[in-house]
Amino acid sequence: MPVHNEDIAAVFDEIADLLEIEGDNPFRIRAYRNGAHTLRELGRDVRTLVERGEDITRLSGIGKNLAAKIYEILETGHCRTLDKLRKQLPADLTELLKLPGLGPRRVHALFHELDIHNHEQLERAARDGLIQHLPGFGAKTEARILEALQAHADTSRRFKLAVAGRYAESLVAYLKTAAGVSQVEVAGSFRRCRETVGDLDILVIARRGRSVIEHFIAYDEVENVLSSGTTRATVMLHSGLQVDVRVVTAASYGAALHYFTGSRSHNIAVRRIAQRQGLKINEYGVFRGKKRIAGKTEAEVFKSVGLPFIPPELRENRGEIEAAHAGLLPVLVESGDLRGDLHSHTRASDGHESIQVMADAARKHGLEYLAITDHSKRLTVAHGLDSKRLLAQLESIEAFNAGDHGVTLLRGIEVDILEDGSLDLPDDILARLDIVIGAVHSRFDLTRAKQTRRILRAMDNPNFTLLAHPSGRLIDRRAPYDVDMARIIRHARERGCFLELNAHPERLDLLDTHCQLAREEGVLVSINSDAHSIVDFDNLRFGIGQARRGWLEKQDVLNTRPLSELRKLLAGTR
Ligand code: DGT
Ligand code: CA
Ligand code: CA
Repeated sequence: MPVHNEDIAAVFDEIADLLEIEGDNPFRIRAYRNGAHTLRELGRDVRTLVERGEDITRLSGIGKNLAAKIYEILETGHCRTLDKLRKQLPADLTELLKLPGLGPRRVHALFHELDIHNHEQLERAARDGLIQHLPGFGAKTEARILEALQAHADTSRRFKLAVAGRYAESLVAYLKTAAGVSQVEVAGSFRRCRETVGDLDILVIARRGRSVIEHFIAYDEVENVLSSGTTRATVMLHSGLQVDVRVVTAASYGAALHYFTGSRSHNIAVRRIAQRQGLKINEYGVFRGKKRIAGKTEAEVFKSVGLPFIPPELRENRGEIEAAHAGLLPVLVESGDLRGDLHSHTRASDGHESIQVMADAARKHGLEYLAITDHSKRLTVAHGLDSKRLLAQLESIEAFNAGDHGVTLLRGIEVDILEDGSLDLPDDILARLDIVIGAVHSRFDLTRAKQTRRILRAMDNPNFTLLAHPSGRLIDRRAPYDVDMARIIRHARERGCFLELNAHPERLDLLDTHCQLAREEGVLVSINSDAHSIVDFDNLRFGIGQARRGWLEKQDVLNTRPLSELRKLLAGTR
Protein backbone atom coordinates (compact mmCIF):
# COMPACT_ATOMS: atom_id res chain seq x y z
CA MET A 1 0.00 0.00 0.00
CA PRO A 2 1.54 3.32 -1.03
CA VAL A 3 2.08 5.59 1.95
CA HIS A 4 2.13 9.33 1.29
CA ASN A 5 4.01 11.94 3.28
CA GLU A 6 0.65 13.20 4.47
CA ASP A 7 -0.19 9.80 6.01
CA ILE A 8 3.08 9.67 7.95
CA ALA A 9 2.72 13.31 9.00
CA ALA A 10 -0.76 12.51 10.32
CA VAL A 11 0.70 9.69 12.43
CA PHE A 12 3.34 12.03 13.88
CA ASP A 13 0.75 14.71 14.58
CA GLU A 14 -1.46 12.26 16.37
CA ILE A 15 1.44 10.98 18.47
CA ALA A 16 2.29 14.59 19.40
CA ASP A 17 -1.33 15.31 20.29
CA LEU A 18 -1.64 12.24 22.47
CA LEU A 19 1.67 12.89 24.21
CA GLU A 20 0.61 16.43 24.88
CA ILE A 21 -2.70 15.31 26.36
CA GLU A 22 -0.75 12.96 28.59
CA GLY A 23 1.49 15.85 29.62
CA ASP A 24 4.67 14.32 28.17
CA ASN A 25 8.04 16.04 27.64
CA PRO A 26 7.62 19.16 25.45
CA PHE A 27 10.84 18.47 23.50
CA ARG A 28 9.64 15.03 22.54
CA ILE A 29 6.29 16.49 21.43
CA ARG A 30 8.00 19.20 19.41
CA ALA A 31 10.20 16.62 17.66
CA TYR A 32 7.12 14.85 16.29
CA ARG A 33 5.53 18.12 15.19
CA ASN A 34 8.72 19.19 13.42
CA GLY A 35 8.91 15.82 11.70
CA ALA A 36 5.31 16.15 10.47
CA HIS A 37 6.04 19.66 9.21
CA THR A 38 9.14 18.53 7.33
CA LEU A 39 7.25 15.72 5.62
CA ARG A 40 4.44 18.02 4.52
CA GLU A 41 6.85 20.57 3.11
CA LEU A 42 9.18 18.08 1.49
CA GLY A 43 7.72 18.33 -1.99
CA ARG A 44 8.83 14.75 -2.82
CA ASP A 45 7.60 11.41 -1.55
CA VAL A 46 9.77 10.25 1.34
CA ARG A 47 8.95 6.73 0.15
CA THR A 48 10.92 7.40 -3.04
CA LEU A 49 13.88 8.72 -1.06
CA VAL A 50 13.90 5.58 1.07
CA GLU A 51 13.57 3.32 -1.98
CA ARG A 52 16.58 5.07 -3.49
CA GLY A 53 18.53 4.34 -0.33
CA GLU A 54 18.98 8.01 0.59
CA ASP A 55 19.77 8.93 4.18
CA ILE A 56 16.58 10.56 5.44
CA THR A 57 18.12 11.60 8.76
CA ARG A 58 19.72 14.39 6.74
CA LEU A 59 16.29 16.03 6.42
CA SER A 60 15.82 18.79 8.95
CA GLY A 61 13.78 17.60 11.92
CA ILE A 62 14.17 13.89 11.11
CA GLY A 63 16.48 12.20 13.60
CA LYS A 64 17.22 8.52 14.10
CA ASN A 65 14.06 7.92 16.09
CA LEU A 66 11.69 9.48 13.54
CA ALA A 67 13.54 7.88 10.64
CA ALA A 68 13.01 4.47 12.24
CA LYS A 69 9.31 5.24 12.57
CA ILE A 70 9.14 6.29 8.92
CA TYR A 71 10.72 2.98 7.85
CA GLU A 72 8.31 1.13 10.09
CA ILE A 73 5.26 2.88 8.63
CA LEU A 74 6.48 2.41 5.07
CA GLU A 75 7.06 -1.27 5.68
CA THR A 76 4.11 -2.23 7.85
CA GLY A 77 1.60 0.58 7.42
CA HIS A 78 1.60 0.88 11.23
CA CYS A 79 3.41 2.66 14.00
CA ARG A 80 3.67 0.77 17.28
CA THR A 81 4.23 3.90 19.33
CA LEU A 82 0.94 5.32 18.10
CA ASP A 83 -0.87 2.02 18.57
CA LYS A 84 0.33 1.90 22.16
CA LEU A 85 -0.67 5.50 22.90
CA ARG A 86 -4.06 4.92 21.40
CA LYS A 87 -4.60 1.98 23.72
CA GLN A 88 -3.73 4.10 26.73
CA LEU A 89 -6.25 6.82 25.91
CA PRO A 90 -9.87 6.75 24.71
CA ALA A 91 -9.98 6.44 20.92
CA ASP A 92 -12.07 9.52 20.27
CA LEU A 93 -10.04 11.92 22.42
CA THR A 94 -8.10 13.39 19.49
CA GLU A 95 -11.40 14.38 17.86
CA LEU A 96 -11.76 16.96 20.62
CA LEU A 97 -8.48 18.57 19.61
CA LYS A 98 -9.85 19.38 16.20
CA LEU A 99 -12.41 21.75 17.71
CA PRO A 100 -11.28 25.36 17.45
CA GLY A 101 -10.23 26.67 20.83
CA LEU A 102 -9.41 23.28 22.31
CA GLY A 103 -5.67 22.64 22.51
CA PRO A 104 -4.05 19.63 24.16
CA ARG A 105 -3.83 21.41 27.50
CA ARG A 106 -7.56 22.04 27.64
CA VAL A 107 -8.34 18.54 26.40
CA HIS A 108 -6.05 17.25 29.14
CA ALA A 109 -8.15 19.17 31.71
CA LEU A 110 -11.48 18.04 30.25
CA PHE A 111 -10.34 14.44 30.28
CA HIS A 112 -8.70 14.34 33.69
CA GLU A 113 -11.18 16.56 35.55
CA LEU A 114 -14.49 15.65 33.94
CA ASP A 115 -13.72 12.38 32.16
CA ILE A 116 -14.83 13.92 28.85
CA HIS A 117 -13.47 12.19 25.78
CA ASN A 118 -15.95 12.71 22.96
CA HIS A 119 -18.20 15.32 21.38
CA GLU A 120 -21.40 14.07 23.01
CA GLN A 121 -19.96 14.20 26.53
CA LEU A 122 -18.47 17.60 25.80
CA GLU A 123 -21.77 18.98 24.58
CA ARG A 124 -23.66 17.62 27.57
CA ALA A 125 -21.16 19.07 30.03
CA ALA A 126 -21.19 22.45 28.27
CA ARG A 127 -24.99 22.58 28.30
CA ASP A 128 -24.98 21.67 32.00
CA GLY A 129 -22.58 24.55 32.63
CA LEU A 130 -19.88 22.29 34.10
CA ILE A 131 -17.04 23.45 31.88
CA GLN A 132 -16.92 27.10 32.84
CA HIS A 133 -15.79 26.16 36.34
CA LEU A 134 -12.66 24.33 35.19
CA PRO A 135 -9.43 26.28 35.68
CA GLY A 136 -8.41 27.96 32.43
CA PHE A 137 -11.98 27.95 31.09
CA GLY A 138 -14.87 30.35 31.67
CA ALA A 139 -18.41 31.09 30.58
CA LYS A 140 -17.18 32.56 27.30
CA THR A 141 -15.05 29.53 26.49
CA GLU A 142 -17.96 27.30 27.30
CA ALA A 143 -20.19 29.19 24.86
CA ARG A 144 -17.53 29.03 22.18
CA ILE A 145 -17.21 25.29 22.64
CA LEU A 146 -20.91 24.89 21.94
CA GLU A 147 -20.59 27.03 18.81
CA ALA A 148 -17.58 25.03 17.67
CA LEU A 149 -19.46 21.76 18.14
CA GLN A 150 -22.24 23.11 15.95
CA ALA A 151 -19.83 24.32 13.26
CA HIS A 152 -18.01 20.99 13.36
CA ALA A 153 -21.23 19.11 12.74
CA ASP A 154 -21.69 21.26 9.62
CA THR A 155 -18.26 20.78 8.08
CA SER A 156 -16.86 17.51 9.34
CA ARG A 157 -15.36 15.02 6.96
CA ARG A 158 -14.31 17.55 4.36
CA PHE A 159 -10.72 17.53 3.08
CA LYS A 160 -8.57 20.60 2.52
CA LEU A 161 -8.06 21.20 -1.19
CA ALA A 162 -4.29 20.65 -1.04
CA VAL A 163 -4.65 17.39 0.87
CA ALA A 164 -7.33 16.08 -1.51
CA GLY A 165 -5.03 17.17 -4.33
CA ARG A 166 -2.27 14.82 -3.19
CA TYR A 167 -4.62 11.86 -3.18
CA ALA A 168 -6.15 12.94 -6.50
CA GLU A 169 -2.78 13.18 -8.20
CA SER A 170 -1.77 9.56 -7.54
CA LEU A 171 -5.22 8.28 -8.38
CA VAL A 172 -5.42 10.17 -11.68
CA ALA A 173 -2.01 8.82 -12.69
CA TYR A 174 -3.19 5.33 -11.82
CA LEU A 175 -6.46 5.63 -13.77
CA LYS A 176 -4.54 6.77 -16.84
CA THR A 177 -2.84 3.37 -16.94
CA ALA A 178 -6.15 1.53 -17.48
CA ALA A 179 -6.70 0.10 -20.95
CA GLY A 180 -8.53 2.34 -23.41
CA VAL A 181 -8.48 5.49 -21.27
CA SER A 182 -7.87 8.67 -23.25
CA GLN A 183 -8.55 11.33 -20.60
CA VAL A 184 -8.99 11.68 -16.85
CA GLU A 185 -10.14 14.82 -15.08
CA VAL A 186 -11.21 15.68 -11.56
CA ALA A 187 -14.51 17.61 -11.59
CA GLY A 188 -16.72 18.67 -8.65
CA SER A 189 -15.75 21.14 -5.97
CA PHE A 190 -12.10 20.19 -6.54
CA ARG A 191 -12.17 21.68 -10.03
CA ARG A 192 -13.96 24.76 -8.72
CA CYS A 193 -11.04 25.15 -6.27
CA ARG A 194 -13.21 25.19 -3.18
CA GLU A 195 -11.06 25.41 -0.06
CA THR A 196 -12.33 22.03 1.11
CA VAL A 197 -13.87 19.15 -0.81
CA GLY A 198 -16.43 16.61 0.35
CA ASP A 199 -15.42 13.96 -2.16
CA LEU A 200 -13.58 13.63 -5.46
CA ASP A 201 -15.60 13.34 -8.67
CA ILE A 202 -13.45 11.91 -11.41
CA LEU A 203 -14.41 11.65 -15.07
CA VAL A 204 -12.76 9.21 -17.41
CA ILE A 205 -13.14 9.02 -21.17
CA ALA A 206 -13.07 5.45 -22.36
CA ARG A 207 -15.10 3.40 -24.79
CA ARG A 208 -15.59 0.43 -22.48
CA GLY A 209 -16.42 1.28 -18.90
CA ARG A 210 -16.29 -2.10 -17.24
CA SER A 211 -12.54 -2.66 -17.43
CA VAL A 212 -11.86 0.90 -16.21
CA ILE A 213 -14.12 0.37 -13.22
CA GLU A 214 -12.46 -2.96 -12.42
CA HIS A 215 -9.08 -1.26 -12.59
CA PHE A 216 -10.32 1.57 -10.34
CA ILE A 217 -11.71 -0.59 -7.55
CA ALA A 218 -8.48 -2.64 -7.54
CA TYR A 219 -6.48 0.51 -6.60
CA ASP A 220 -4.50 -0.37 -3.50
CA GLU A 221 -5.57 2.70 -1.53
CA VAL A 222 -9.21 1.57 -1.68
CA GLU A 223 -10.56 0.75 1.77
CA ASN A 224 -13.96 -0.45 0.57
CA VAL A 225 -16.17 -0.26 -2.48
CA LEU A 226 -19.44 1.50 -1.71
CA SER A 227 -21.03 0.82 -5.09
CA SER A 228 -19.90 -0.26 -8.49
CA GLY A 229 -21.50 -0.76 -11.91
CA THR A 230 -20.45 -0.83 -15.55
CA THR A 231 -19.75 2.90 -15.92
CA ARG A 232 -19.49 4.20 -12.37
CA ALA A 233 -18.25 3.32 -8.92
CA THR A 234 -17.87 4.95 -5.53
CA VAL A 235 -15.15 3.94 -3.11
CA MET A 236 -13.72 5.00 0.21
CA LEU A 237 -9.94 5.35 0.38
CA HIS A 238 -7.89 4.41 3.47
CA SER A 239 -7.57 8.12 4.19
CA GLY A 240 -11.35 8.45 4.54
CA LEU A 241 -11.67 10.35 1.28
CA GLN A 242 -14.59 9.21 -0.87
CA VAL A 243 -14.16 9.03 -4.65
CA ASP A 244 -16.76 8.81 -7.41
CA VAL A 245 -15.55 7.70 -10.81
CA ARG A 246 -17.69 7.92 -13.93
CA VAL A 247 -16.72 6.66 -17.34
CA VAL A 248 -18.17 8.60 -20.27
CA THR A 249 -17.72 8.62 -24.04
CA ALA A 250 -15.90 11.40 -25.87
CA ALA A 251 -19.18 12.59 -27.38
CA SER A 252 -20.67 13.49 -24.01
CA TYR A 253 -17.47 14.42 -22.16
CA GLY A 254 -18.08 18.18 -22.16
CA ALA A 255 -21.63 17.78 -20.92
CA ALA A 256 -20.55 15.35 -18.19
CA LEU A 257 -17.69 17.61 -17.17
CA HIS A 258 -20.06 20.56 -16.88
CA TYR A 259 -22.64 18.55 -15.00
CA PHE A 260 -20.23 17.01 -12.49
CA THR A 261 -18.24 20.19 -11.98
CA GLY A 262 -21.34 21.89 -10.62
CA SER A 263 -22.05 23.63 -8.46
CA ARG A 264 -25.52 22.29 -8.16
CA SER A 265 -27.06 25.75 -8.10
CA HIS A 266 -25.02 26.86 -11.11
CA ASN A 267 -26.24 23.77 -12.98
CA ILE A 268 -29.84 24.48 -12.10
CA ALA A 269 -29.51 28.06 -13.36
CA VAL A 270 -27.99 26.90 -16.67
CA ARG A 271 -30.65 24.23 -17.07
CA ARG A 272 -33.33 26.88 -16.64
CA ILE A 273 -31.79 28.94 -19.44
CA ALA A 274 -31.76 25.88 -21.69
CA GLN A 275 -35.39 25.15 -20.92
CA ARG A 276 -36.41 28.66 -21.90
CA GLN A 277 -34.88 27.97 -25.29
CA GLY A 278 -36.70 24.67 -25.64
CA LEU A 279 -33.52 22.68 -24.96
CA LYS A 280 -32.84 19.86 -22.56
CA ILE A 281 -29.49 19.63 -20.82
CA ASN A 282 -28.11 16.69 -18.84
CA GLU A 283 -24.82 14.85 -18.28
CA TYR A 284 -24.99 13.33 -21.78
CA GLY A 285 -25.39 16.49 -23.78
CA VAL A 286 -27.65 19.35 -24.83
CA PHE A 287 -30.68 18.12 -26.75
CA ARG A 288 -33.34 19.62 -29.01
CA GLY A 289 -35.97 16.90 -28.98
CA LYS A 290 -34.00 13.71 -29.53
CA LYS A 291 -31.14 15.40 -31.35
CA ARG A 292 -27.89 16.04 -29.45
CA ILE A 293 -26.72 19.52 -30.44
CA ALA A 294 -23.74 19.76 -28.07
CA GLY A 295 -21.77 17.66 -25.58
CA LYS A 296 -18.20 17.10 -26.70
CA THR A 297 -16.63 20.09 -24.96
CA GLU A 298 -17.79 22.40 -22.20
CA ALA A 299 -17.34 25.44 -24.43
CA GLU A 300 -19.77 23.84 -26.89
CA VAL A 301 -22.28 23.22 -24.10
CA PHE A 302 -22.15 26.84 -22.97
CA LYS A 303 -22.35 28.11 -26.53
CA SER A 304 -25.44 26.01 -27.29
CA VAL A 305 -27.37 27.90 -24.59
CA GLY A 306 -25.99 31.28 -25.66
CA LEU A 307 -23.32 31.72 -22.99
CA PRO A 308 -19.56 32.26 -23.18
CA PHE A 309 -17.33 29.77 -21.34
CA ILE A 310 -17.57 30.36 -17.60
CA PRO A 311 -14.44 29.30 -15.65
CA PRO A 312 -15.13 26.56 -13.07
CA GLU A 313 -14.09 28.75 -10.12
CA LEU A 314 -16.98 31.13 -10.87
CA ARG A 315 -19.68 28.48 -11.05
CA GLU A 316 -21.36 29.11 -7.72
CA ASN A 317 -24.41 30.97 -8.99
CA ARG A 318 -23.09 34.16 -7.42
CA GLY A 319 -23.77 36.38 -10.42
CA GLU A 320 -21.64 34.61 -13.04
CA ILE A 321 -24.61 33.80 -15.29
CA GLU A 322 -25.81 37.41 -15.32
CA ALA A 323 -22.25 38.63 -15.93
CA ALA A 324 -21.83 36.12 -18.75
CA HIS A 325 -25.04 37.33 -20.38
CA ALA A 326 -23.97 40.93 -20.10
CA GLY A 327 -20.48 40.18 -21.48
CA LEU A 328 -19.01 41.24 -18.13
CA LEU A 329 -17.24 38.08 -17.00
CA PRO A 330 -13.92 38.92 -15.37
CA VAL A 331 -10.73 37.82 -17.08
CA LEU A 332 -9.42 35.90 -14.08
CA VAL A 333 -5.89 36.22 -12.75
CA GLU A 334 -3.57 33.31 -13.58
CA SER A 335 -0.46 31.84 -11.94
CA GLY A 336 1.77 33.28 -14.65
CA ASP A 337 0.57 36.82 -13.84
CA LEU A 338 2.36 36.92 -10.48
CA ARG A 339 5.60 38.92 -10.54
CA GLY A 340 6.50 38.64 -6.89
CA ASP A 341 5.55 37.54 -3.42
CA LEU A 342 5.16 39.97 -0.53
CA HIS A 343 5.21 37.66 2.50
CA SER A 344 7.97 35.22 3.43
CA HIS A 345 9.98 34.08 6.43
CA THR A 346 13.59 33.11 7.02
CA ARG A 347 15.55 31.41 9.74
CA ALA A 348 15.68 34.74 11.53
CA SER A 349 12.18 33.97 12.85
CA ASP A 350 10.31 30.71 12.22
CA GLY A 351 11.35 30.00 8.61
CA HIS A 352 13.78 27.23 7.68
CA GLU A 353 16.17 28.95 5.27
CA SER A 354 18.46 31.93 4.86
CA ILE A 355 17.39 35.00 2.85
CA GLN A 356 19.71 33.88 0.02
CA VAL A 357 18.09 30.45 -0.26
CA MET A 358 14.58 31.91 -0.14
CA ALA A 359 15.48 34.50 -2.79
CA ASP A 360 16.87 31.82 -5.06
CA ALA A 361 13.78 29.66 -4.66
CA ALA A 362 11.55 32.65 -5.48
CA ARG A 363 13.56 33.33 -8.64
CA LYS A 364 13.27 29.68 -9.67
CA HIS A 365 9.55 30.02 -9.17
CA GLY A 366 9.57 32.77 -11.80
CA LEU A 367 9.28 35.69 -9.38
CA GLU A 368 11.09 39.02 -9.80
CA TYR A 369 10.80 40.18 -6.22
CA LEU A 370 10.30 38.77 -2.76
CA ALA A 371 9.54 40.62 0.45
CA ILE A 372 11.29 39.23 3.51
CA THR A 373 8.77 39.64 6.32
CA ASP A 374 9.84 37.82 9.45
CA HIS A 375 7.81 38.00 12.65
CA SER A 376 8.18 40.81 15.17
CA LYS A 377 9.32 40.39 18.78
CA ARG A 378 5.94 39.88 20.39
CA LEU A 379 5.67 36.48 18.72
CA THR A 380 8.23 34.82 20.97
CA VAL A 381 7.30 31.28 19.88
CA ALA A 382 8.44 32.28 16.37
CA HIS A 383 11.60 33.94 17.67
CA GLY A 384 10.32 37.31 16.43
CA LEU A 385 12.71 40.15 15.58
CA ASP A 386 13.32 43.15 17.80
CA SER A 387 14.56 46.42 16.31
CA LYS A 388 18.19 45.46 16.57
CA ARG A 389 17.87 42.11 14.82
CA LEU A 390 15.61 43.65 12.18
CA LEU A 391 18.16 46.38 11.42
CA ALA A 392 20.84 43.70 11.05
CA GLN A 393 18.60 41.81 8.64
CA LEU A 394 18.07 44.98 6.58
CA GLU A 395 21.80 45.20 6.09
CA SER A 396 21.98 41.62 4.79
CA ILE A 397 19.11 42.36 2.41
CA GLU A 398 20.80 45.47 1.10
CA ALA A 399 24.04 43.54 0.64
CA PHE A 400 22.14 40.87 -1.26
CA ASN A 401 20.46 43.43 -3.53
CA ALA A 402 23.83 44.99 -4.30
CA GLY A 403 24.77 41.77 -6.09
CA ASP A 404 23.14 40.50 -9.29
CA HIS A 405 20.89 37.55 -8.42
CA GLY A 406 18.01 37.96 -10.87
CA VAL A 407 15.60 38.72 -8.03
CA THR A 408 15.13 41.73 -5.77
CA LEU A 409 14.42 41.46 -2.07
CA LEU A 410 12.13 43.93 -0.35
CA ARG A 411 12.73 44.88 3.26
CA GLY A 412 9.70 44.02 5.32
CA ILE A 413 8.25 42.76 8.56
CA GLU A 414 5.16 40.87 9.63
CA VAL A 415 4.48 43.01 12.63
CA ASP A 416 2.06 41.97 15.34
CA ILE A 417 -1.02 44.11 15.77
CA LEU A 418 -1.23 44.43 19.54
CA GLU A 419 -4.49 44.29 21.42
CA ASP A 420 -4.95 48.07 21.40
CA GLY A 421 -4.22 48.35 17.67
CA SER A 422 -0.68 49.63 18.05
CA LEU A 423 2.15 47.89 16.20
CA ASP A 424 4.84 45.78 17.84
CA LEU A 425 7.84 47.86 16.66
CA PRO A 426 8.61 51.59 16.89
CA ASP A 427 7.46 53.85 14.03
CA ASP A 428 10.96 55.11 13.22
CA ILE A 429 12.06 51.52 12.56
CA LEU A 430 8.97 50.66 10.51
CA ALA A 431 9.51 53.81 8.45
CA ARG A 432 12.78 52.36 7.16
CA LEU A 433 11.07 49.35 5.54
CA ASP A 434 9.66 48.87 2.05
CA ILE A 435 6.65 46.99 3.34
CA VAL A 436 4.91 46.56 6.69
CA ILE A 437 2.52 43.64 6.98
CA GLY A 438 0.26 43.88 10.00
CA ALA A 439 -1.08 40.67 11.51
CA VAL A 440 -3.27 39.57 14.38
CA HIS A 441 -1.68 36.65 16.24
CA SER A 442 -3.27 37.01 19.67
CA ARG A 443 -6.56 37.78 21.38
CA PHE A 444 -8.73 36.19 18.69
CA ASP A 445 -11.55 36.36 21.21
CA LEU A 446 -12.19 40.12 21.31
CA THR A 447 -15.73 41.32 20.67
CA ARG A 448 -16.60 42.29 17.12
CA ALA A 449 -16.51 45.98 17.94
CA LYS A 450 -13.14 45.77 19.70
CA GLN A 451 -11.53 43.50 17.11
CA THR A 452 -12.66 45.78 14.29
CA ARG A 453 -11.44 48.91 16.10
CA ARG A 454 -8.11 47.22 16.81
CA ILE A 455 -7.48 46.48 13.12
CA LEU A 456 -8.72 49.86 11.84
CA ARG A 457 -6.40 51.59 14.26
CA ALA A 458 -3.44 49.50 13.08
CA MET A 459 -4.24 50.41 9.49
CA ASP A 460 -4.15 54.08 10.45
CA ASN A 461 -0.46 53.81 11.27
CA PRO A 462 1.18 55.66 8.34
CA ASN A 463 3.71 52.83 7.92
CA PHE A 464 1.06 50.14 7.52
CA THR A 465 1.02 48.55 4.04
CA LEU A 466 -0.88 45.32 4.04
CA LEU A 467 -3.18 43.33 6.36
CA ALA A 468 -2.04 39.69 6.59
CA HIS A 469 -4.51 36.77 6.64
CA PRO A 470 -7.39 39.14 7.37
CA SER A 471 -9.87 36.75 9.01
CA GLY A 472 -7.36 34.74 11.06
CA ARG A 473 -9.11 31.46 10.39
CA LEU A 474 -7.34 28.14 10.03
CA ILE A 475 -9.49 25.85 7.93
CA ASP A 476 -10.95 23.12 10.16
CA ARG A 477 -8.99 24.31 13.19
CA ARG A 478 -9.81 27.88 14.06
CA ALA A 479 -12.88 29.87 13.10
CA PRO A 480 -12.38 33.42 11.77
CA TYR A 481 -12.30 35.99 14.52
CA ASP A 482 -15.39 38.11 14.82
CA VAL A 483 -14.77 41.24 12.81
CA ASP A 484 -16.63 43.60 10.45
CA MET A 485 -14.78 42.70 7.26
CA ALA A 486 -16.85 45.00 5.04
CA ARG A 487 -15.81 47.90 7.24
CA ILE A 488 -12.15 46.85 7.13
CA ILE A 489 -12.25 46.65 3.34
CA ARG A 490 -13.83 50.13 3.08
CA HIS A 491 -11.25 51.45 5.50
CA ALA A 492 -8.45 49.97 3.40
CA ARG A 493 -9.82 51.92 0.43
CA GLU A 494 -10.01 55.19 2.36
CA ARG A 495 -6.61 54.66 3.91
CA GLY A 496 -5.07 53.50 0.61
CA CYS A 497 -3.53 50.28 1.94
CA PHE A 498 -3.88 46.67 0.81
CA LEU A 499 -5.18 43.27 1.89
CA GLU A 500 -3.46 39.92 1.71
CA LEU A 501 -4.84 36.74 0.27
CA ASN A 502 -2.69 34.26 2.17
CA ALA A 503 -2.16 31.25 -0.11
CA HIS A 504 -1.28 28.74 2.58
CA PRO A 505 -3.72 25.85 2.02
CA GLU A 506 -4.68 25.94 5.67
CA ARG A 507 -5.53 29.63 5.53
CA LEU A 508 -6.78 30.72 2.08
CA ASP A 509 -7.59 33.99 3.75
CA LEU A 510 -9.02 36.50 2.35
CA LEU A 511 -12.19 34.48 1.82
CA ASP A 512 -13.54 34.35 -1.73
CA THR A 513 -16.58 36.52 -1.05
CA HIS A 514 -14.36 39.13 0.60
CA CYS A 515 -12.10 39.14 -2.47
CA GLN A 516 -15.19 40.01 -4.46
CA LEU A 517 -15.96 42.83 -2.06
CA ALA A 518 -12.37 44.14 -2.17
CA ARG A 519 -12.55 44.17 -5.96
CA GLU A 520 -15.82 46.12 -5.90
CA GLU A 521 -14.26 48.65 -3.51
CA GLY A 522 -11.11 48.90 -5.61
CA VAL A 523 -8.80 47.61 -2.86
CA LEU A 524 -5.82 45.73 -4.30
CA VAL A 525 -5.20 42.22 -2.97
CA SER A 526 -1.75 40.68 -2.65
CA ILE A 527 -1.57 36.90 -3.20
CA ASN A 528 1.21 35.80 -0.86
CA SER A 529 2.76 32.43 -0.08
CA ASP A 530 3.76 33.20 3.54
CA ALA A 531 6.61 30.83 2.66
CA HIS A 532 8.57 29.32 5.54
CA SER A 533 10.57 27.02 3.27
CA ILE A 534 11.42 26.78 -0.41
CA VAL A 535 8.62 24.42 -1.39
CA ASP A 536 6.01 26.81 -0.03
CA PHE A 537 6.11 28.94 -3.16
CA ASP A 538 4.13 26.12 -4.78
CA ASN A 539 1.24 27.14 -2.53
CA LEU A 540 0.78 30.30 -4.57
CA ARG A 541 -1.37 28.26 -6.95
CA PHE A 542 -3.93 27.70 -4.18
CA GLY A 543 -3.99 31.45 -3.63
CA ILE A 544 -4.60 31.90 -7.34
CA GLY A 545 -7.48 29.39 -7.17
CA GLN A 546 -9.02 31.29 -4.27
CA ALA A 547 -8.52 34.65 -6.00
CA ARG A 548 -10.26 33.29 -9.09
CA ARG A 549 -13.17 32.16 -6.91
CA GLY A 550 -13.21 35.74 -5.70
CA TRP A 551 -13.48 37.11 -9.26
CA LEU A 552 -10.08 38.81 -9.17
CA GLU A 553 -8.45 39.91 -12.41
CA LYS A 554 -4.77 40.55 -12.96
CA GLN A 555 -5.23 44.26 -12.36
CA ASP A 556 -6.93 43.62 -8.98
CA VAL A 557 -3.83 41.89 -7.66
CA LEU A 558 -1.01 44.00 -6.23
CA ASN A 559 1.84 41.58 -6.91
CA THR A 560 1.12 41.27 -10.61
CA ARG A 561 2.79 44.68 -10.92
CA PRO A 562 6.37 44.97 -12.13
CA LEU A 563 8.76 46.07 -9.41
CA SER A 564 8.99 49.74 -10.42
CA GLU A 565 5.23 50.11 -10.41
CA LEU A 566 4.94 48.16 -7.15
CA ARG A 567 7.42 50.50 -5.49
CA LYS A 568 5.26 53.48 -6.42
CA LEU A 569 2.16 51.79 -5.01
CA LEU A 570 3.96 50.90 -1.78
CA ALA A 571 5.28 54.43 -1.41
CA GLY A 572 1.75 55.72 -1.97
CA THR A 573 0.50 54.05 1.21
CA ARG A 574 2.66 56.32 3.36
P1 DGT B 1 -18.47 18.54 -2.37
O1 DGT B 1 -18.14 17.18 -2.90
O2 DGT B 1 -19.42 18.52 -1.24
O3 DGT B 1 -17.26 19.33 -2.03
O4 DGT B 1 -19.20 19.38 -3.52
P2 DGT B 1 -19.44 19.02 -5.05
O5 DGT B 1 -19.88 20.28 -5.71
O6 DGT B 1 -18.29 18.30 -5.62
O7 DGT B 1 -20.73 18.11 -4.96
P3 DGT B 1 -20.97 16.56 -5.30
O8 DGT B 1 -19.75 15.75 -5.15
O9 DGT B 1 -22.16 16.16 -4.48
O10 DGT B 1 -21.42 16.56 -6.80
C1 DGT B 1 -20.55 16.94 -7.83
C2 DGT B 1 -21.28 17.75 -8.83
O11 DGT B 1 -22.21 16.93 -9.52
C3 DGT B 1 -22.09 18.86 -8.23
O12 DGT B 1 -21.32 20.03 -8.04
C4 DGT B 1 -23.16 19.04 -9.22
C5 DGT B 1 -23.38 17.67 -9.81
N1 DGT B 1 -24.54 17.02 -9.22
C6 DGT B 1 -24.53 15.97 -8.40
N2 DGT B 1 -25.79 15.61 -8.10
C7 DGT B 1 -26.59 16.48 -8.71
C8 DGT B 1 -28.01 16.66 -8.77
O13 DGT B 1 -28.79 15.92 -8.20
N3 DGT B 1 -28.46 17.69 -9.54
C9 DGT B 1 -27.61 18.51 -10.21
N4 DGT B 1 -28.07 19.51 -10.92
N5 DGT B 1 -26.30 18.38 -10.16
C10 DGT B 1 -25.79 17.37 -9.43
CA1 CA C 1 -17.41 16.32 -4.86
CA1 CA D 1 -19.60 13.24 -5.49
